[in-house]
Amino acid sequence: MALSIEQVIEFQTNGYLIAEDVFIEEDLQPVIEEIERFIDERAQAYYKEGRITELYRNEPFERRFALLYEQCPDINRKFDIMHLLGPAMFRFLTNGRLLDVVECLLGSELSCNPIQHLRSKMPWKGEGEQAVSMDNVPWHQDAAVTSENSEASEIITFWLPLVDATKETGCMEIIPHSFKGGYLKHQAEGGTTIVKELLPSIRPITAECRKGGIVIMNKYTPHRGTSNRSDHVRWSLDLRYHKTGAPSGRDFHPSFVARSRSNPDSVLTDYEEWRRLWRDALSRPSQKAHRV
Ligand SMILES: O=C(O)CCC(=O)C(=O)O
Repeated sequence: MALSIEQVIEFQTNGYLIAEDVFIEEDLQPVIEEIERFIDERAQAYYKEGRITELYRNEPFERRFALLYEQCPDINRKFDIMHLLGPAMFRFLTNGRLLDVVECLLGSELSCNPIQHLRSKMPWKGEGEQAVSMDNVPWHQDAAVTSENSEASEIITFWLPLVDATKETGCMEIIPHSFKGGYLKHQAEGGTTIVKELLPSIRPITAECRKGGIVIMNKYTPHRGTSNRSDHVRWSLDLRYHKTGAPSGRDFHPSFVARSRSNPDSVLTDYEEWRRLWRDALSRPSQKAHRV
């Protein structure tokens, strides 16, 4: 079993679990190399257009994007799973070690949920907390970014860092236990966030997680990202899975069967099809994705 019974109980009791050492280097490296290729492509294009003057070709994965971003923050626009649509990322969504963990919590009929992101949290040298953005999110429950028709769906978040996520690089802060109270009202001001008066007054934990681990969260678990005070990018993926057949919370974006013990042929293995589904979905007028 990928998670022990004690870990499953911990998740069910606290509404989160930090599972260390799930992945080996060979699981994450193809994804990282693919991201590096996308960075390089973008850097070359920006260089040709004169939007950056230095390519920083020899800088490592942890540093290069931050140095490019300093020259032109636009380089980070739409640098996300559904826009990049790389084959290594697609394969990772059905990674055996990942799905073994997911199966411990959701059973053996699993769909990959379309609410999924690649985040590059940039270094922050300013006063106080980094401004709220896609890469620095305020207190929220993930249920707030799903539609109300998915209320009964168990949609579980699997957040995994591609570099060590520490207090310094910015990790998540999580409020334990309070998921049992269900959905809390959110507001749009300040970036989809729990209405201040409703934020549970339970002391948050700092969810540090080394590369190779996963932070797993219930969709009602309040959490936020903290600023990156290091000099490198805090790269992470946040993926979600739900039981096949249950509403995904984002009907207008593609879910796909990632594992099925009852009907293994239903698993999507065709990368081109995955890409087509996303391109199709994104070519349609965008719809309201958050509840507020
Ligand atoms: O990556 C982060 O800092 C926050 C991510 C997050 O809040 C989420 O995945 O719901």
